[in-house]
Parts: sequence; C-alpha cells; structure tokens
Amino acid sequence: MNATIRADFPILSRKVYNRPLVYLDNAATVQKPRCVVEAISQEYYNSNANVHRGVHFLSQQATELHEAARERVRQFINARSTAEIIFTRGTTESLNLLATSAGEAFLKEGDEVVLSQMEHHSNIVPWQLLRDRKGIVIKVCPVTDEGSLDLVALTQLFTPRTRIVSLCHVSNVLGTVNPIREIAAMAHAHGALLCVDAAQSVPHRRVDVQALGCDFLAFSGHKTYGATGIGVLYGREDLLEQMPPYQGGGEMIARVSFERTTYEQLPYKFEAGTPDYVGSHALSVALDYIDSVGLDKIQAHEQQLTAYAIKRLSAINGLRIYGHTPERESVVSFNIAGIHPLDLGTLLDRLGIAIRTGHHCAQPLMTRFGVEGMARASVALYNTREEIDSLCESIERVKKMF
Ligand code: C6P
Repeated sequence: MNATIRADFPILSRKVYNRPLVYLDNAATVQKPRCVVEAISQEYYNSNANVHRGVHFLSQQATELHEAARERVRQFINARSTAEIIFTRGTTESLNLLATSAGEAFLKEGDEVVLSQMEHHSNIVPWQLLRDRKGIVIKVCPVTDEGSLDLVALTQLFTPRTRIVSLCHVSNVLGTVNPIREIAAMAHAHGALLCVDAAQSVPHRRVDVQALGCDFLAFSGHKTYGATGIGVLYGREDLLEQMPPYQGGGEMIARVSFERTTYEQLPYKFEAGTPDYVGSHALSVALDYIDSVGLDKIQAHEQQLTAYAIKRLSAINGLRIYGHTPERESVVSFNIAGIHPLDLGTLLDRLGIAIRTGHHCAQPLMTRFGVEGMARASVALYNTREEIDSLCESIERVKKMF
C-alpha cells in the first residue's frame, strides 16, 4: 500500500536539513493528498463565489459543492440528516459552540458537567468559561495508571444534577480508545447527554454517531486529510432545535428588524457569516480519498505500525511510554530518563524527524503523570516501518550526545 499512497502526498518527498523528511506529527495535523490540494485550487480557479446568496451561476455551483460536502460528512459519520451537520472552524470551535449554546439551553446554576483527566484543553476551557458565566459544576473522571478512564469512578460521579458528559473518543496523548457506546448508555441512564471529542478518532476508525449513541460529536478537517479552517459539530436534531444560536450575523437569520430577529432553520442557525465553502468541499474530497484507500485498511496499517513503534521504543533503555491500554490508536507518547522532551524533539528535528513535544494541550494529564511534558510520535496511513526504525535509531544517537 505504501509506495502508491506516499506518492499521493507530494510533501513527503521533500527534505529537511538535507535529510529525508520523517513526518511523525500526524496527531497535530496530517499532510494533504494531491487531490485535496487540487480541489482547493480548482475551486478558486473555477467556481469561487459566495454561497447561499447569489442567483448567478458561480454562486449556485459553489453552493451545490458546499451542500454536497455536508451530505458527504453526514454519510461518513452516519448522521440521520444534514440538519445535524454544522460546519465550524474545527474541533475547538465545535466544542465552544456546544458549551455555549447547549449550556444556555440545558444547564442551570449548580448543574454538573463530567469531563476526564485525559481531555484536550479544547474540551476543558469552554466548560470553564460556562462555569464562570453560569455557576455550573465540573467533575473530572480520573485516569488509571495504564491510561484508561476509571469507569468505576465515572459511575460514581453521576448525580441527579449531571446534565452533560463530554469526553474524547481517543486521547491525543495516550492513544486510549474510550468505550463510548458503554458511556453513552451510562449517561443516558442518568438523564445526561454525551458529547464526544472525536478529533483523534474520525481520521483513524469508522465513527458512526448512531452506533456510538452519542448526542454530539466534534472533529477537525485538517486532521482528516482536509484543509485547515473547517470542522464539524454533529448534534442530534431535536437537541439542536432547542439550542440558541452561537454567533449572530449573515447566513443564520430568517428575518431581521431592529425590534426582532428570527433565525434560519438547522443547520444554518449555527453558521453565522460566510462559511469556509472551499474547505467544506476539500473535506468531502478528503473523505472520498479516505474511502478510496479504505478506512479498515488504514486502521489496520496504523495499528500494526503503532504496535511496531511501541515494541521498538520499549527496547530503548530508559524510555518510558505513557498509555498501555489494549485498545489504542496511533499515538505513542514517551519520555527518556535524563533528556528533556524539548531537547529530544529539537535534536530529532535536525535529523529530519518531526515529532511533537510539550504538554500536548493536555496539562491536567501531564500533572496526572507527574511530568511537564512528553515526546509524541503519531502515525498516519503513509508512514512506514522504516520511518519508525529511523526514529528509534535517531533516539539512540541523541542519547549518546547526553
Ligand atoms: N490536538 C495535537 O497535537 P483543533 O485545534 O480545533 O483542530 O483540535 C483541537 C483538539 C481537540 N481535541 C483533541 C483530542 C485534539 O487532539 C485536538 C488537537 C493537536 O494533539 C493539536 S493541540
């Protein structure tokens, strides 16, 4: 699979510091296949016009592409209707929209939201802003030493005031895959709603919102082989109907007067201003690309590569991996005794290897494991065993320098 796949990603053949690029920072963002880059330039060359506004040919063409993209996303995550697919700027904006609008509709002072210790800041701070505005209570599910959610502790966090549970599907640090279906049943049994931060799952495994049983789900286009600046919030239609708009402006209104404004129907009620219609089309091309390779094949490849990385990295003296759950996705975070992760990342970069270092926007999780930061290698469909070998050999070289 790899030679042909790699040829689809022109950036992979470039060099950095005169060395072949080994790109292992895919959890931050993935590289883009040629078809996505071309779809973006073709739209600007041939079909560019603002959507939902013009009667003219180009506007209608751009609108058709944008709405076809919404249908493509609906199909990809198996939502019931395109009314449930809201385009946003990314996972972060999706979660801010949710915390603001669902917070307004469904939460009162003293109501509770359950998060976990393994959340990205994007699934923490919007809820804290809501806490500051409304006086809600945030409860936190602990993470076990092996890196899974403590499900017994989670059960005990529910009270009659629990309204929303918001958890990542896959941890961007530990790779842990959370048992969302089980947690959805648990939340619903307590009368709470479940939001899933799927930023790290949608690119790697089949995500079916109906099968998962979640009420809301967020993901980013740029981690899913699409462009930056586009993302998705899925929400159950009956819930979205009850939520007030997030932002005001063009697109989201039915009628405006100084006395009173009425809002557009779903999903436009939540899409104020000119949307990223080029990004939505590029995202649909990216989803086509994923399906043309086959998500099952992608997942199998990434799982094998992750298992190989864990095996090889574990053999390095003094290296500690964080996260040892049986079901995991394609990130491996680690530290090496006596080497600061930032120094490791900087020296590996000089050898052509791109990994991420630092707190990974998950500081509470760093605190949980008693570290300031970690190094993280994350794989995508185009990575190879040779690149993992290269990472491990380069780590050994760096170790010798210390
Ligand atoms: N994690 C990483 O290197 P945005 O930035 O809105 O596209 O995605 C935010 C986000 C939300 N949840 C999870 C689980 C994530 O992993 C991310 C992005 C990147 O781990 C950048 S910090």
